[in-house]
Amino acid sequence: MSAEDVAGRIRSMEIRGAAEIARRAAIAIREEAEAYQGKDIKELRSLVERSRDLLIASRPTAISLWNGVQYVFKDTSRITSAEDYRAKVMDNADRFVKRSNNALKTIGKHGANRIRDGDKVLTHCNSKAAITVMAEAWAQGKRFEAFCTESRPWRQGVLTANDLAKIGIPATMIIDSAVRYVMKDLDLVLVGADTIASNGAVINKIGTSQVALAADEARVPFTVCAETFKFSPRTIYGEMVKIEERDATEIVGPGEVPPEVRIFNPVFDATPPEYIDSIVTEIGVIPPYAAYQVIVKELGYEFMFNED
Ligand code: RUB
Repeated sequence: MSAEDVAGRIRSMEIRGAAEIARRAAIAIREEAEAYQGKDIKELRSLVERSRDLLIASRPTAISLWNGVQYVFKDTSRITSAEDYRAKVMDNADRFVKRSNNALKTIGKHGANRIRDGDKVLTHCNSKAAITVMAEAWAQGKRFEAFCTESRPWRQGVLTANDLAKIGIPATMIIDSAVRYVMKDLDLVLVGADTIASNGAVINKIGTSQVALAADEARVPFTVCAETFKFSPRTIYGEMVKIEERDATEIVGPGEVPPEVRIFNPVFDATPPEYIDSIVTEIGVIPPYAAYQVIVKELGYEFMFNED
């Protein structure tokens, strides 16, 4: 699939979820490089760089997308032949996808230790990382119940309910505004992340911070499941995470409200670190306050400047 196609599908949410969009973007650039038959490195560079920019712009909030694409271009700046450049881009993309898939498996193992028999676990939106943790705990023989929010307006909770049912985990779906009502009966909250800032704030689907508030009030551990490529090197340099706003038509249909009513549709929010019990990553379960160290050690300058 061309980078243009992938970018379009990311924009239209056909391809969604922070890790998935990163992997699909990396694969799109890989395929573009692979298809190039010429010998002109300048031409090849400008071709794949155009795709890089298009893909990065397709969804603005998930740093995973940016990190994934940066990884594809790792150590390419000094390459002088089109052949070597093409091979490097393809190898980097393969490595990124492999690293991402392996990270997910390890997160499943670490996170499963947080689930006990008889627990009631709530998740919000549709996070592959959070669902992998539940799937692994279930495969280990733990028996627990899951609750999933509807996650308006796109209703990714329907996807989650289907994923849970496929695994065999007893699932209850609730509307977003029922979170506080059920929270007192829950034992654990597991959510994913689109971006984790250097101060430990987690940016995830709109409503996540309300879930965290309710969990804090009820003393229910609020746990984030996220690969290290969800951490943002750009926030170290003071950059704020851009919260995507989507179209009003996702909330109201034509003529439903008078035209003078403004519709505001932010699709992610930030949960401050003080509401987060822990972040389950492939390098271990860490406090949100360790975000800075993760960025410097795991991503840092290598990702920021993409130099050899
Ligand atoms: C998805 C969402 C998910 C994170 C993490 O939002 O907020 O919780 O992306 O997902 P959208 P994963 O549906 O708008 O993409 O763990 O699969 O990376």
